[in-house]
Amino acid sequence: MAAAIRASVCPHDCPSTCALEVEVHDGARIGAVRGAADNDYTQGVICAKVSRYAERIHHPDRLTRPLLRTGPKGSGQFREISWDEALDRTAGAFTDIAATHGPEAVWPFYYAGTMGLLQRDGINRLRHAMKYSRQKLTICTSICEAGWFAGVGGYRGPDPREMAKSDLIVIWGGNPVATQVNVMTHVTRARKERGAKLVVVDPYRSGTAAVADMHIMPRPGTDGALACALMHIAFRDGWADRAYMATHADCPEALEAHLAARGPEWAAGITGLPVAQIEAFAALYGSTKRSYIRLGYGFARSRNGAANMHAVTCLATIAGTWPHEGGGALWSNRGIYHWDKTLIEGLDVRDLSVRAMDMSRIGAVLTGDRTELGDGPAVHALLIQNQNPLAVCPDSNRVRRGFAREDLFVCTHEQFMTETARWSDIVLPATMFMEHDDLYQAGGHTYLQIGPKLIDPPGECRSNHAVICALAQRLGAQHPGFAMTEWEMIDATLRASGWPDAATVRARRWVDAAQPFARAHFLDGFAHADKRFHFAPDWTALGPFGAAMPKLPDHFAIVDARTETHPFRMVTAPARQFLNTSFTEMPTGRARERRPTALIHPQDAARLGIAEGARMRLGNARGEVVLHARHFDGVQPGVLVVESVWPSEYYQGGIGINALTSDDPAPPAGGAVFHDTAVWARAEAAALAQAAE
Ligand SMILES: Nc1nc2c(c(=O)[nH]1)N[C@H]1C(S)=C(S)[C@@H](COP(=O)(O)OP(=O)(O)OC[C@H]3O[C@@H](n4cnc5c(=O)[nH]c(N)nc54)[C@H](O)[C@@H]3O)O[C@H]1N2
Ligand SMILES: Nc1nc2c(c(=O)[nH]1)N[C@H]1C(S)=C(S)[C@@H](COP(=O)(O)OP(=O)(O)OC[C@H]3O[C@@H](n4cnc5c(=O)[nH]c(N)nc54)[C@H](O)[C@@H]3O)O[C@H]1N2
Ligand code: SF4
Ligand SMILES: [Mo]
Repeated sequence: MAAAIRASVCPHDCPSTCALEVEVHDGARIGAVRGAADNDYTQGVICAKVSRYAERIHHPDRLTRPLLRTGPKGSGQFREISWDEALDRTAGAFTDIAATHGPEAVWPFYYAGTMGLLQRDGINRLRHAMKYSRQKLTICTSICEAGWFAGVGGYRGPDPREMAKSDLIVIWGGNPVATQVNVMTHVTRARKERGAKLVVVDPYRSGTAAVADMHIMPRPGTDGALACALMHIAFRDGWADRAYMATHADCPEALEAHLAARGPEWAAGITGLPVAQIEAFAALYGSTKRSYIRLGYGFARSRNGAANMHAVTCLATIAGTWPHEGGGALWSNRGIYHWDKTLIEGLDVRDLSVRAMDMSRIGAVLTGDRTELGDGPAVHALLIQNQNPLAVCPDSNRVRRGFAREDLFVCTHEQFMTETARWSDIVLPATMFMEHDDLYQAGGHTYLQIGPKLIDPPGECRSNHAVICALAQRLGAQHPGFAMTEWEMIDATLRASGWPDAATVRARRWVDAAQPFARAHFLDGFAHADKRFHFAPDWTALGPFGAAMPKLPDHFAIVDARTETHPFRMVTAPARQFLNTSFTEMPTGRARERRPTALIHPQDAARLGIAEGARMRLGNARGEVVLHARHFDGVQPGVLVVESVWPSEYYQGGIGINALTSDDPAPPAGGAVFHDTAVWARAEAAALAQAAE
């Protein structure tokens, strides 16, 4: 039978949410995957890892049967059991634990392994119906969210397609060549058609920085200082748009006075950038109103990340670029979709008095830290979907100590035998996106889409929705959503949210939720009640740790600073062929990434006697890891970059990079500080000994 081309949507945790075209053979196997050419954001382009999706979906290592642990925790010893037995055991454990310790002792745990609204968020319906502990979703977006919201007041901004109409694009703290390739499509158009310039602000020469006209390479965690210096120059050189600020900002005079002492010399000392480069960047930024700042997530993964993101958004306000086509700034368009997720998440049965715990601190939670547990019970059961906490959450050694507890029951629903699955008591096999129906929004563009089931799953894989409903039935959980099909859930959610029904959306393939120009560019005011951009945000309203934050944009010196004993600052930026830990199971991607590697400045390497390609060890109070060195002059001395997240088994020593990262909650509202870690580095003794033999 000939291959049919079917429409789909990439479900992975990437702002691009590409519209896909998939070759389906005999209704059973997929072939090539391409970007939809007629979607004006995707424009036929997708990343290499998803174009090879056949390798992931038809992978011989996929989980296909429910498994019961037979050896010690973490041993990887399991035997196959039936679905009935697996669900009975899981529901039985939850029921017993809730009866003994209270329902808050059960913690359903999830994140964005799939971004489909139904399959990702449906676990909350079970949580709320059973009064299980709630989860603060801090691992990725909460720092950025606070930093963006502080000034702007809502989660929207100028249409990302307008980048093609910009004269200057500033990619600040993101690496779209690796993390959301479609941004580059629009950047390339602006460069070709308008001669636009590309500036990248990143502490290392990333794939995106390497193709920029200007690469600004500050020390990690110093963006606030850089932004202040640029704004200082704006006032000094007369390109600060006073008329715009008078109508659209809260306190320009106070800001101007505050910035007087924060010039380029001051910022040079903090960022390690040459004064001349700061001046050149400022001159370029001040030369056009059609400048679009695309904010990455990366630079906010720092203790001062929210303050830094806010400072960068202030720059667009000072320059008055927001009202112009191709101007302004964007972090995410997540706020434009007006979803009613009552049905999917069971918001009508949610009880806000139930304890909520910070997911980034799962290690602290499982090892009994009272700051998260409050006066509630210890956690005795986890139900995990779409997340691999043993690899991706900070302070891995502590997370592992938690999972090793004999009085903890863990059920993980997964596509592969991840590290988290390996440490579980019950493992359930999960479908992939082309094997179930789901509904998608995008942060990086403005379309909502449906990804329908295209093929049957292998073996006995079940979707997240099916598993949640089957557990609900055994647990006696009550909600209409537990008795509906996936398609019914999608259809009802679309209708409740004011969108066309599921059949219509599927037939149209995508629905554009873009805001009118005036709203997207805040012509009628910003999203705060006073309609102004806030240079002086009320951080205390944004989270429990807001009080210590700077009143006006500043260098907020709370990072894990270098010391004599920990002389390096480490950034764990994303690897191009992996998406967090997803795709690490694909041999082609692993071959391209090669092995866990630290990029180290040649001067540092020479001083420490670390040869190119040699093994080296990194460490701090939380742990140690062994990886290989690559000499790289695209960082400042004293900065290390480890492209992540390789599973632990690829690290000699058996623990991955998050053994070094901290679960300190970033102000104002918590969030993991993956790029804010002080470490020591040394040549690995074993490697030295070997070399000497
Ligand atoms: N290939 C691939 N794609 C991905 C992912 C992946 O792992 N691999 N992850 C996905 C997910 S979950 C997300 S949230 C997005 C994130 O995608 P991005 O928005 O690109 O954010 P990050 O990936 O965290 O980091 C991006 C860049 O921030 C830089 N950075 C770190 N610290 C600082 C700093 O202090 N200042 C500045 N200016 N820059 C800094 C890093 O060096 C890195 O190059 O990407 C998604 N796409
Ligand atoms: N050092 C360091 N650590 C990081 C980061 C970093 O930059 N540096 N980035 C952080 C960020 S931004 C994020 S968002 C987190 C993400 O961390 P995770 O949320 O763990 O992300 P993934 O590894 O992409 O996906 C987790 C799992 O979801 C599974 N999955 C996918 N689809 C489905 C499904 O439909 N059903 C079920 N049951 N399972 C499914 C996949 O097989 C995968 O194993 O990692 C964080 N960790
Ligand atoms: S670029 Fe992002 S959204 Fe597009 S196919 Fe790749 S992972 Fe998926
Ligand atoms: Mo993320």
